[in-house]
Amino acid sequence: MLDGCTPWPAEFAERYREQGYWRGETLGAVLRTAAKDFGPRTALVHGDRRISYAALDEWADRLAAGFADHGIRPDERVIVQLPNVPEFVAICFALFRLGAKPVFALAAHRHTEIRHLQELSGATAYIGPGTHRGFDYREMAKQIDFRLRFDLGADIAGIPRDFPEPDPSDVAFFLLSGGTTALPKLIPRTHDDYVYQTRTAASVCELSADDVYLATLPIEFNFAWGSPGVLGTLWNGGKVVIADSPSPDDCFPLIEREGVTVTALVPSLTQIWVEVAEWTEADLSTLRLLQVGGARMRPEFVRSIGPALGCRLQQVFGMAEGLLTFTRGEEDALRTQGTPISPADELRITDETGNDVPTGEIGELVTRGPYTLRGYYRVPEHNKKAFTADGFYRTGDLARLTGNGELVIEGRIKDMIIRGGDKISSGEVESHLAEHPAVAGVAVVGVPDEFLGERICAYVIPRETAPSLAELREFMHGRDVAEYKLPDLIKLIDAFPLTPLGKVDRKALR
Ligand code: J2J
Repeated sequence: MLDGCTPWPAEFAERYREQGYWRGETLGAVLRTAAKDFGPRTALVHGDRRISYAALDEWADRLAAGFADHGIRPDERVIVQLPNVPEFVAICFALFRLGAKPVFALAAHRHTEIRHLQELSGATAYIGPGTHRGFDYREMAKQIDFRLRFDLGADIAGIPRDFPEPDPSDVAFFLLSGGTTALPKLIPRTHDDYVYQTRTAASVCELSADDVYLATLPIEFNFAWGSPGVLGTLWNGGKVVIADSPSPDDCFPLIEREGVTVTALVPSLTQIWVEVAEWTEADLSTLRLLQVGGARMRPEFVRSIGPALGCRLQQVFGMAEGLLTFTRGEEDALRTQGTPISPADELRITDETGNDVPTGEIGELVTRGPYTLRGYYRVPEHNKKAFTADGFYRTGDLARLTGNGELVIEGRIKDMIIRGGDKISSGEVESHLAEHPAVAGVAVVGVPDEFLGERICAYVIPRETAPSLAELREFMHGRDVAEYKLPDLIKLIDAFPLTPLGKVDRKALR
């Protein structure tokens, strides 16, 4: 594995291979096979563009050659920051075939986040959209120390040729952690583990060549990319329809036009879809499965989803770090977040001392398995805390297991805010606001919100003159941080409540 990553111990790797989970295939090779099996069928649809499996495969080859001609080498990290477009898929496969490693940035990221990702990953190249939704990504990237920068419009193609096949047990790409520490961390995903995840998720969802998957959420989100998402659909010969935005205005006509059968949403968007479905004239009857995950939902709302959209609801609990749990039927989807997709997923619920709690009781979910990371990239000190001695990842989620082994998420111990579909680290927002001259102390927590699930509330101890919310937002904006991290509320306070250990008591603030 790439230097700076934590490989699975040899005994685990051997077992995962013996049991057939890891098959020694690269992502690029799996697309090649799909192109052989499904060549003329449609792989990707975006607006009025339609791209067949054969064309996608060839496009990836031409781009791989072009990137190599421009000097991109195996193992080099490349920041990919793109909206939902077919190029995203072709570019990633091109980099996979070269053995270069895409780092999936969010389209919302700005200079501060991209610079951090560049420093942490050592990325030498950046691929961005040029100007998109009024923001000039090219200008932003120019201010960061990349050797190579590419825009969507650029002509990168070269003459297709073969490259040495990357090692399937090596890193294919990096996902970003939702973030609990001040700065996001990188999650190495190997070919072996991601091919396994996407195949398994697809088989749980019974995806076939007849399925039409709507990529509603951002494609770089693990949910839309591989749970089973875009990749799981492509492995099975289905059609991937790429939506520009998750709004019903964009998506409902696409569902009708393309006969969409499966899609994935976060709860806040599901709420909008359920409301609009009541009066829409679009025909949504082809939809058979709606996956919803990423944040908790109220039980009354859960019950309304299937009937409102005329399809089966599947609850999904997932994380870019690995573990996925899916509900399997109508009934479990109403009361649980499902069971792991792999028989090799190991789940434990532990108390503060790390011991298992009795079945049915609430504790921290810790997990390991054939597609769950063993360490974040290049943060050895953090890894000592984030993993147990025997390699279980501490999720920071509070959960219980039912007698049937179903997972129920009950809350969180990590300092993370889930605002709509976005994950925000309290520590990251605090580290920015603490720099404001009028702020003597700051603690950031998520407060309940009917629509977004949570909103970002900054508790501020002011110096002489108290800052306003608008000032704090403007201040963070000026630091070139993604908009979704800006506080929604400010509350002035004289002193923070403390825990018995003398830390800020966030629970009390909430
Ligand atoms: C409560 N909290 C949840 C759920 C995730 C599929 C689906 C989601 C993600 C994702 C993903 C939740 N109920 N159903 O990558 O492939 C919270 C937990 C978790 C964190 C991970 C996928 N589903 N969560 O949300 O890496 O706190 O992945 O640890 O963005 O989201 O966030 P992320």
